[in-house]
Amino acid sequence: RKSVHGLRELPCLPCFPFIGSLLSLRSVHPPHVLFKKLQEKYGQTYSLMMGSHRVIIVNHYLHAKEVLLKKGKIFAGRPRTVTTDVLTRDGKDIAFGDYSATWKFHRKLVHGALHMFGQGSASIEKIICTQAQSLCSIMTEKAAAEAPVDFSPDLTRVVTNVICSLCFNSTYPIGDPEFEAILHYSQGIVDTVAKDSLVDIFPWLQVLPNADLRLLKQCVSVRDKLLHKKYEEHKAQYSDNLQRDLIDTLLRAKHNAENNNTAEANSEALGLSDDHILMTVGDIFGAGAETTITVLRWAIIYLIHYPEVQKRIQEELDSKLGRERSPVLSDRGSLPYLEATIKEVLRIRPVSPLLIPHVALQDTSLGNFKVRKGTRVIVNLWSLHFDEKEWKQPELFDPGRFLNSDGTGLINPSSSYMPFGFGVRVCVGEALAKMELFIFLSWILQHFTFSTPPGQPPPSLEGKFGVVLQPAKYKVTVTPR
Ligand code: HEM
Ligand code: PLO
Repeated sequence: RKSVHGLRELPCLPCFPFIGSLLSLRSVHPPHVLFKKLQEKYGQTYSLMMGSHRVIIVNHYLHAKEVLLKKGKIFAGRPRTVTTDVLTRDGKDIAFGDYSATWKFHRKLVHGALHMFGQGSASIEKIICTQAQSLCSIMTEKAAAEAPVDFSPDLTRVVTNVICSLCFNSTYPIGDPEFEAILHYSQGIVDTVAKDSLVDIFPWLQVLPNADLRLLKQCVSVRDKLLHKKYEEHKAQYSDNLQRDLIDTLLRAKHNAENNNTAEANSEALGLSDDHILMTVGDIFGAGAETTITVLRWAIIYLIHYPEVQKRIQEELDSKLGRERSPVLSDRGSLPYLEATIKEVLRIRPVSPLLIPHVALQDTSLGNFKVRKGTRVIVNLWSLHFDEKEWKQPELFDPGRFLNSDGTGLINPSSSYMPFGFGVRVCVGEALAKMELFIFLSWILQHFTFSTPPGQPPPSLEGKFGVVLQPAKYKVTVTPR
């Protein structure tokens, strides 16, 4: 174990109750903006107390890389919080579960499942294209009505259907009541989980009546009933040689572990209890929908604000593909401007601006600073993605910054960019998310142009901070090309 001698203490914010209240005051800056500003006074890396927990805020990519990559295993823990415990049955999932053999095994199984469906049969691509087709038909209908539309519900349905196919081998038709229930509970969870961390900073607040916690519990219970139903259906149909989706993959691992009497590793020991399986599926289902939908909604907002970007993507599509042939994944290489636009959307509006908090699993260091076991670490992507030393005019939406000088290929303009995180805890859905963003955006931009409805202000660029950084509701005019 590395000695912590000769290391300095981190600068620490003096007035904790003050910060505590700042964090929960909606009128002031959201936390990622506040944490970026506090650098001016305390330096790039500083600490503060949230209740009894010491929290380090990292605002520079060098320290971010030390946390996520160089010391990735040391910082691979997750804090337990009141709201995430409600969501995940005390951390029996991947995203909010602490570092453990069970966590590792579930991550591996998910990775394998997503990989299996992607390769060979190329069925993920087929699934996404089918949904893109459905989205385009709906848009054609709605565009014909010539009224401004909020097509968030349509985006939500198609993206949900992709992840539903992968998790449950099923999809929802328009207007399905079960789908409406998902919409409702999921927004309830996003609105309350880890909200302004009030319940999480002061855990004793959970004993007091708390409307948010009640809503969360109610939404989680609706979700759990749905997950349970899907799980029981799959169990009833289980067969060793049937692997249609993520639940089948997890069930197979469970059966293998249970039938393998010689190994000590039975299903309980590996954490393949029903609870763990349900929570892993819940994570992938939740993450798979909420994140991609959010990025697509931001992408359209930025295309409306920057019509020249939208036009250039459409010109690229016209010249490389034409209007007849629908884009497929193998076109990604020939549509660099669209790919650069997706990258820029993920820079300027990161889905998860503070990642998910990490925890130091042992005494360690960060740069020249001492870090004690149990310290929480928040990587502020907002500071990384808006670092003036790394990005020219970071406030500006400019896909061109990700292109080489003749615009024919992608470049990595800065190390201060990590929308999916890095290392041990890197997003498991990165590849899937990138496939979906590419297919959905290329299909709709091939056929439609988006603009602000006449006489209305353009949609707000202001995000609503929460477990994901969501845009406000907006309506657009959709014009067929
Ligand atoms: C974790 C970003 C889509 C599943 C994360 C993290 C980020 C992230 C920043 C936290 C990394 C950390 O704590 O260090 C994104 C973005 C997405 C996206 C920007 C869309 C553009 C998805 C999708 C899935 C998914 C589609 C599921 C199929 C997960 C899971 C974790 C995670 C399970 C937790 C990993 C762990 O803690 O070990 N994601 N994600 N994400 N993501 Fe994503
Ligand atoms: C979204 C609402 C769902 O009902 C439950 C859920 C599960 C996993 C969460 C996800 C929500 C939000 C985005 C998260 C994801 C795990 C990883 C992902 C936090 C709360 C990101 C972007 O970090």
